[in-house]
Amino acid sequence: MGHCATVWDQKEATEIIKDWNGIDQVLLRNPHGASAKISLHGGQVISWRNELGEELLFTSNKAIFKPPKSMRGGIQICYPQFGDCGLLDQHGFARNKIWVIDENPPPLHSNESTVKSFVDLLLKPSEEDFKQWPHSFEFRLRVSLAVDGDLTLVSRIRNINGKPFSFSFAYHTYLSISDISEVRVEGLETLDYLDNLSKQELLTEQGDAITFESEMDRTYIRSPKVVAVLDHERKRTYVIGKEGLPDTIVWNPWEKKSKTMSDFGDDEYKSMLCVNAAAVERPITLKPGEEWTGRLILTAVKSSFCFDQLELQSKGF
Ligand code: TA6
Repeated sequence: MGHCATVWDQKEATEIIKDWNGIDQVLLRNPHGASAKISLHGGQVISWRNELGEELLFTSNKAIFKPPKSMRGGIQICYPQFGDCGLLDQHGFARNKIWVIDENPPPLHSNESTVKSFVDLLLKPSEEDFKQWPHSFEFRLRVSLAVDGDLTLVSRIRNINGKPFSFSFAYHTYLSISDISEVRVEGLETLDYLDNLSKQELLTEQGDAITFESEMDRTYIRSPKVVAVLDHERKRTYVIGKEGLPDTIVWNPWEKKSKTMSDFGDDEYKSMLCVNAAAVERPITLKPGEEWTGRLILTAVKSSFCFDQLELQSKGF
């Protein structure tokens, strides 16, 4: 019998499992063995693996997997606020809520034709939420895994004909790295940034790639659509592509702050780096019926290319 090509069975693309708290998780797979896992707790991506099964996102060994606290790691949805300003919990409530699977999602966009596996999640305010944050919104999150292993998150937040409201937003993304001393970030050179370690003082980044020797918590404002994190030791480059998200937050807690976080190991600052695509400097305002879209495309390239050698056209940027 002739060789029959392995036919990709779409049914294998998506699977629903339950975690130990009985909360649904959605497992996405592509035909080459890459995968992603999304928890309905917080709409949080808790795993993204490449074709070799290597985990690309960081999860703390001391993470607490118990609602309402979000798991320390993966990609957390920070909405309707980023930061700790005002009545809401730090980084807003979306990452602490239980989302549902959206049974009638919006159609796939033409540029999502390479998508092999995806899930659509939905968050709407409960009466309790409405008391805390009196705005009527629908938040649709599509997480998709492309045939080349890229991970895309598209957030669509709509004002459901309530009064206008404003929000800030971030994809709080914990990247797994070999060692913080081996890593540099390219694409943020010479940009202005708010230094969150010194009352958001406005400073300007120097002219070459960012490296790390101490705690860093910076919001680079009006940053480019593509930022790269190069891990020299692992010969791996993460390419962070973003649309509708003008800011980039770079955070490493370093030694002293790590010791203050109960759900984070004292030495774990060495093996993670947060590079968050965000809209925080200028909050987004939605009039009744208006919708905002924030797209994040994560790519893991096998070698530490120089930033400008990366083929970005294929990513649509
Ligand atoms: O990403 C930057 C940041 O705002 C840091 O200041 C730090 O607080 C981090 O987020 C983690 O916040 P969390 O509420 O998840 O502990």
